[in-house]
Amino acid sequence: MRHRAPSAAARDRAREEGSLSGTTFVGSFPAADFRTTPSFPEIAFVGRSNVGKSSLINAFVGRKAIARTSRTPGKTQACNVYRVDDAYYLVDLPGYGYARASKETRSSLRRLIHAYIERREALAGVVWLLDIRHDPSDDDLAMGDLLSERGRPVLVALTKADKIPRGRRHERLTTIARAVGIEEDQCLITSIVKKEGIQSLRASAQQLVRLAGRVGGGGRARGARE
Ligand SMILES: Nc1nc2c(ncn2[C@@H]2O[C@H](COP(=O)(O)OP(=O)(O)OP(=O)(O)O)[C@@H](O)[C@H]2O)c(=O)[nH]1
Ligand SMILES: [Mg+2]
Repeated sequence: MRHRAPSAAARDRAREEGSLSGTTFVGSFPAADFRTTPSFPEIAFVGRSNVGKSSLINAFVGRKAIARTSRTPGKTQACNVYRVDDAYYLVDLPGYGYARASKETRSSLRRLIHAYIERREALAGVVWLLDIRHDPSDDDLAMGDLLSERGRPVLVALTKADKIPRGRRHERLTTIARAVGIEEDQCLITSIVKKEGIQSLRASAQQLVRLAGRVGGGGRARGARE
C-alpha cells in the first residue's frame, strides 16, 4: 500500500490539533504472522470486546474513524494495522471474551490474539484496555497472566472514565491496578468523550517504541500524567 508523506504545513497543523498526521491504514490480517514493510516496532491494543480499543486508536491518531467502532461487541475480527509516520505500527486486535459469539469464533479469535502476543517479534509493547467501571473479568486476568508470562511491556488504559464521577477515578485506578498486579504508574485514565489521557498515552507508547529500538524490546514505560 502506498504511503504519501504529509506536507510540513499539514504536519504542523495536525500537531497543534493533537493528531498524528502521517497515519495510514496498512491492512487487516486474519493471522498473526503478517508481514509489514518497512519493519517498525508495533504497539498492540488488547482488551475485552467493546472495551474501546478501536475508539482509543482513533483518538490516539486524532482521526474520527480510521478504525471501525461499534456499539455491538465483536466488531474487530482481525489484526488491523495502522502506520504512524515513519516510526511504528499500531495494531488493533480483536477483543476477547465476547460471550455471544459462537464457540468457534471465540476460540479462533483467542488463538489469533495469543499467537500475536506470544510470538510477534516486532511487538514493542501492549496497551491493555480495562473498563474503569468494572473489576477485571476472568478473561482479563488470563490476559494479564499471558502478558506477564511473555514479559511484554504493558500500559494499562482505563477506558470510559467519563462514565464515572471524577471523585471515584483514583479509587478505581488503585483497585484495578492491584487486581491485575500492575504498578499504578503504568495505568492511565482515558476518555474518548472528554479527550482525556490521550496525549499521555501517545507519549508513553512512543517511549515503549524508543525503548524497543534501544534494547531490542523488553522496556518499561511509565504512564505519563497529563
Ligand atoms: N462514553 C464512552 N464510550 C466509549 C469510550 N470509548 C469507547 N466507547 C464506546 O464503546 C463502544 C465500543 O467501542 P469500540 O472502540 O468499538 O470497542 P472495541 O474494543 O474496539 O470492540 P471490539 O472491536 O468489539 O473488540 C462504542 O460504542 C464506543 O463509542 C469512552 O471513553 N467513553
Ligand atoms: Mg474494535
